[in-house]
Amino acid sequence: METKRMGFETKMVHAGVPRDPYGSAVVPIYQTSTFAFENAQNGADRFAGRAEGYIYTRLGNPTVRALERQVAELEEGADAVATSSGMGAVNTVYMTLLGQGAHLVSTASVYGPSRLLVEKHFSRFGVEATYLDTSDVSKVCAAIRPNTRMVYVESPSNPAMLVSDIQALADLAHQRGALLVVDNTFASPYLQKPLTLGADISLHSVTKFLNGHADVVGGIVVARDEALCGRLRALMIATGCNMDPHQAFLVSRGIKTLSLRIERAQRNAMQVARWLEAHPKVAWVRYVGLESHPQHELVKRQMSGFGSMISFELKGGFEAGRRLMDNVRLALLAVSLGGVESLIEHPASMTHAGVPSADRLEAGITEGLVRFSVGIEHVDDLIADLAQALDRI
Ligand code: LCS
Repeated sequence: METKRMGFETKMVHAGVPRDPYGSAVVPIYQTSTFAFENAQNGADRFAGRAEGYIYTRLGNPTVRALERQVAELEEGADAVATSSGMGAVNTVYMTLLGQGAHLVSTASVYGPSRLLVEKHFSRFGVEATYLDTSDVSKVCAAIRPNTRMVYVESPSNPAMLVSDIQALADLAHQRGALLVVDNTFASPYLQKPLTLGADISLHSVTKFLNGHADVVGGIVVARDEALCGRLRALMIATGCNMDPHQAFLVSRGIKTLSLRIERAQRNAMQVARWLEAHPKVAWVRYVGLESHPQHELVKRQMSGFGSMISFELKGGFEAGRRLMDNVRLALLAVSLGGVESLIEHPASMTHAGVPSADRLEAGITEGLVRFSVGIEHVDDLIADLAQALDRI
């Protein structure tokens, strides 16, 4: 089915599904490590790229390929490379674009491990990095050096909910000979399409909204350009961080309801955010859908909805936040996000604990910040749960 010119929801359901000899409605799980050749010449031809056909699952697999095509269409990119995890996707991008002596500029409040991978590991190979507030384009402009190969932003960022101007940063990066990479995990392609705004690469932890059911860890990288995607795929294959066919099957299945899940979750999130903002025990709420969000106007231009991630802090700081987390009954006290179930966590001691506290504070990740991933439960139950937990503080 040719779905490229069809609507987003049609792509969610039909994009990437190949014709099947039995008429299977969904892509089968090709649970195989290797694929037999027709004859020796055919094997040589497949390796040389002269003949179509799969070779070995690390290099490619029909179930994984279907997911790559599906997400490439949703992101309006040329092609995609699926990876074993979101960090596999981040590493694939870093290793493809960075080398000895290269420099990158990135959002200070990225997911902790995305920053630690650079500062602890890529630094050993002579890669330099500047972490700053990428919502301020002039700061990014001032930080770019002749050896800057990549501007890497997370927007909205995890968990400070900072929003960066993708179009302006793409123009800036390109003028200065760098590529713009966007971690689009928090928005998903349903709410934001970085490649259509000029970014070169959009990547995801598919563990989150794309899969949406808290039962898979996985990643994907989508490129605007076919040749760049080829380089990313070569690196993924070389480092062996391929996605497994069973993972791909589950993610493809999750994607079929992406817009429905996000619509419900973001409707809930707006109500929860407004309720929290009005609560006397809450010090501040950071949700991109609130007028109080510092980049609310940019959000309205750049995203088609506000998503379901909320950060907030109680007036009692960390101690009050800890008691809230210990007393909620419906929301799970767990890391990860973007699933049908609501999750609550404390970034400073959990997801971002590896980032030094001074860097965390500079990135807006205060000690008392609590992150809430709003699910698709009945909103009255979510608010009642928060209310009873806040009553105990
Ligand atoms: N990028 C973002 C924005 C993320 O939030 C995460 C994981 C990753 C990349 C890495 O993906 P993974 O390898 O885990 O699939 N974020 C998590 C979080 O906030 N809580 O637990 C994991």
